[in-house]
Amino acid sequence: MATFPVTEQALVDRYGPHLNRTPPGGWNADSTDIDKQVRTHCCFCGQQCSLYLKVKDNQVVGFEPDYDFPFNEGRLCPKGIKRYLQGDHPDRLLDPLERDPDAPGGFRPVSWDHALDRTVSEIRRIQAEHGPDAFAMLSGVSLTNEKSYLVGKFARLALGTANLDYNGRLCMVSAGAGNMASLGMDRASNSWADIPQAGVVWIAGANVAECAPITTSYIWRARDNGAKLIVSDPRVHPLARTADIFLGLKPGTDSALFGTVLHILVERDWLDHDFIEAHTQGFDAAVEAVADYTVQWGSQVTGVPAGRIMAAAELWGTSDTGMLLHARGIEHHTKGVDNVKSAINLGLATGKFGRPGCGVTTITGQGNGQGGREHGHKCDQLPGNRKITDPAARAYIAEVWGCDESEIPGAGITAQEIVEAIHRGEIKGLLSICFNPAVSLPDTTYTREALAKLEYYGAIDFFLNETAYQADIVLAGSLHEEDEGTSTSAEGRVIKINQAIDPPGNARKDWKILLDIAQRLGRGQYFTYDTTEEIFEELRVASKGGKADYYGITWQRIEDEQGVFWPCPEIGHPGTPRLYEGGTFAFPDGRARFNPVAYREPAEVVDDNYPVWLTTGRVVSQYLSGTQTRRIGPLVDQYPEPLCEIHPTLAGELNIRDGDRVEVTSRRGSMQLPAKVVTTIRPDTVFIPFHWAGDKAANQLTNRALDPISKIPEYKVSAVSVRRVGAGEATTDRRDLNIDPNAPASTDLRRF
Ligand SMILES: Nc1nc2c(c(=O)[nH]1)N[C@H]1C(S)=C(S)[C@@H](COP(=O)(O)OP(=O)(O)OC[C@H]3O[C@@H](n4cnc5c(=O)[nH]c(N)nc54)[C@H](O)[C@@H]3O)O[C@H]1N2
Ligand SMILES: Nc1nc2c(c(=O)[nH]1)N[C@H]1C(S)=C(S)[C@@H](COP(=O)(O)OP(=O)(O)OC[C@H]3O[C@@H](n4cnc5c(=O)[nH]c(N)nc54)[C@H](O)[C@@H]3O)O[C@H]1N2
Ligand code: SF4
Ligand SMILES: [Mo]
Repeated sequence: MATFPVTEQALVDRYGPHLNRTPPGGWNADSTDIDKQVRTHCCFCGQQCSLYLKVKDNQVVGFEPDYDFPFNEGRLCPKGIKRYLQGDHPDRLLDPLERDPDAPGGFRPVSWDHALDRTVSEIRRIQAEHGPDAFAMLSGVSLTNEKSYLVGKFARLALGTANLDYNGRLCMVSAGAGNMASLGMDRASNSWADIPQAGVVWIAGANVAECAPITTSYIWRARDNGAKLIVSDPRVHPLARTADIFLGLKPGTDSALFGTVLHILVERDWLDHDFIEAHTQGFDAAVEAVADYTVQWGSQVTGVPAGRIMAAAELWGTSDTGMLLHARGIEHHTKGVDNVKSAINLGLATGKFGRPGCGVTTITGQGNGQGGREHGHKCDQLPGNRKITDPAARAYIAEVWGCDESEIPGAGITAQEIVEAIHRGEIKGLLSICFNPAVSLPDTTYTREALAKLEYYGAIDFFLNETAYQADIVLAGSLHEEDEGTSTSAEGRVIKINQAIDPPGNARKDWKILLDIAQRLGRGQYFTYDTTEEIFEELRVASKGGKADYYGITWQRIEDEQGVFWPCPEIGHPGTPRLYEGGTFAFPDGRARFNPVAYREPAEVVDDNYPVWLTTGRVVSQYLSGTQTRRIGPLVDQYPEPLCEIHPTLAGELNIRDGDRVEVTSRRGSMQLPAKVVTTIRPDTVFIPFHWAGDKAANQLTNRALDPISKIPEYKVSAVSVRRVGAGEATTDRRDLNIDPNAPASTDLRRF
């Protein structure tokens, strides 16, 4: 039974004062004082910017921009610039650890033999007593394609469990399910080279400047070419300040907005009839679903003035070209899949697919959020984005793996459902890699209770993250720069991560740890790789003929061609930067599907006790659960703790001044934090970034309600109450979001 060796607060305190270290060789060591410079990509977001890491004495000591890589052309955001500072952090795990309440910090270093033997004996014991599915695995898509593929195979053939899922479940799955249902394929519809060619760019629920910073420059280029910008978001995020039309909608009302726009497109006949006729099916049913969504209705539900909705519909409907880019703002909902389908409906209705400057596209979040959702570590998936329940897919993958088809388990349950099954006592053991659910899942109290019920929990990470702190065994894995492999960027471009240094101390490469466990479980015959490239070679074959076909991609081609866009079914195939060329969609009949979407309310709505909407998300200098960025001094300086963004009108009603401590309470929990009074948020909504743990975790407040199809949690909508608890220092405004009083009126939320 896992227990806390120290209090949660002690753990949080441990992360408190960061170390403002000077790396060997000084800040960003001079190029003359290094051993080598390795071209690779950033370890953080799905933009996957290229850069050079400078190496001295097996340490990363600096970086240089890479001006030659076509995607970012030398550009990097603050995280990409400072990423090199994490490697030699004193918290870097150098040995496997075993829980020991008597040891300082609650863990003691152990040998690999001991850590692996204990892990394997616990797996065997739990599975013998409770069945194979009582041992689950959770994975993450900061991992390369090779590791994602390996984890999928490892869970099915070494652990023999159906219950494997991944942290993309919190991220990309609404987009994935919507894309598959409407377009037949799950990838960005275009390479980013199409963005500057669009006549109108619609950014829906994406804080581009902070979360996909390099994409901003593509949007600037579009604007330089005359494009108009529409933004739909409850906050005037930095990019929104320049919008031509800002739609400051109520959280959770995107499908009402998109449905209303579809209604207007039909009413005004701003449709591409030839495209609808030749390349789609289901148009009438989609129109029928929005028959009552007049602009007055839409305005009332979304809180956006009718004139602005009308103007957005006109712009989208009458522009020959256009791209709609969306992210978690529309996807983190109990109707995330519906929102994505209703966004795609707008692209299909106006023929905005398969041509330059046309597409509806999700902006992938995690580093390998694209590749990681293709190679079989989702609970219902086999490599190539195949269904694990499809007999032909099972037979093919069994052949590639050299196993009997019956050895491949069936579909398992999703990440949040795994945690719920742990809470109910049905799942007793867990192995996680590259995931920090104690911070990132909704309702942290519930998650912690679940983790404490595990009979065995093993974690593979390079830092002791807050979840790993509840582990019995922690296996010291590898940082991004300590291994090689491929990753697939938000554009769908497969790129190569190159190894800069070796894992320090006794830490091991992630994939070797999985091989070690498989070997000890007596399943080593399926995992005979000597190099990561051998894993990629098998992945290529496993993906062949699937929806996500990498067969024609080799490591050499990636190096030679600055990445290759999948699908790439043959060696001589050039790759596919733009999908659906000529209106051919990935269904047997080649037709895209309109999907009817009726508006539904969020799972939780405001009432007298919880009268304020809470939405959560990110800031530019922190990354996800913060395990890495909370250890990088200059990034911590930039945004050291969560702040609650609140509009002056609401703050005035609640007698709150900038910097005051406020208590935000939901049905799940309560947290105190400084208020940041900004005019850039709806007066009925507050925003808290989620990158911190313990009593600083926004997920103490969020709701476990899931989308019925994608099973993504509704991070973007909860009902809360807010009250002032004391005075504080004014928030240091490092990210000056307050809008210019002379800015175009369309972005001014004070008008609501
Ligand atoms: N700096 C930084 N960059 C990151 C990450 C990070 O942690 N830090 N994480 C990466 C990952 S994994 C992801 S998933 C992406 C996420 O990238 P984004 O999705 O762009 O980021 P979020 O902050 O989660 O939310 C985006 C926007 O949604 C808005 N929003 C909230 N509720 C609603 C709603 O109901 N409707 C609409 N239309 N908008 C709403 C918020 O105001 C916010 O501006 O970023 C990636 N890049
Ligand atoms: N309230 C709220 N909650 C959210 C969100 C939100 O918008 N609001 N967003 C959600 C989204 S979109 C996401 S993607 C999730 C992310 O949530 P998580 O996936 O839990 O967060 P990460 O910080 O990526 O955790 C990854 C862990 O993997 C480790 N790691 C990174 N790279 C490697 C590697 O190569 N090998 C190994 N072994 N370990 C590695 C890191 O050290 C870290 O401990 O959070 C979700 N949670
Ligand atoms: S935009 Fe993303 S990939 Fe590029 S430097 Fe920033 S975090 Fe890294
Ligand atoms: Mo994400």
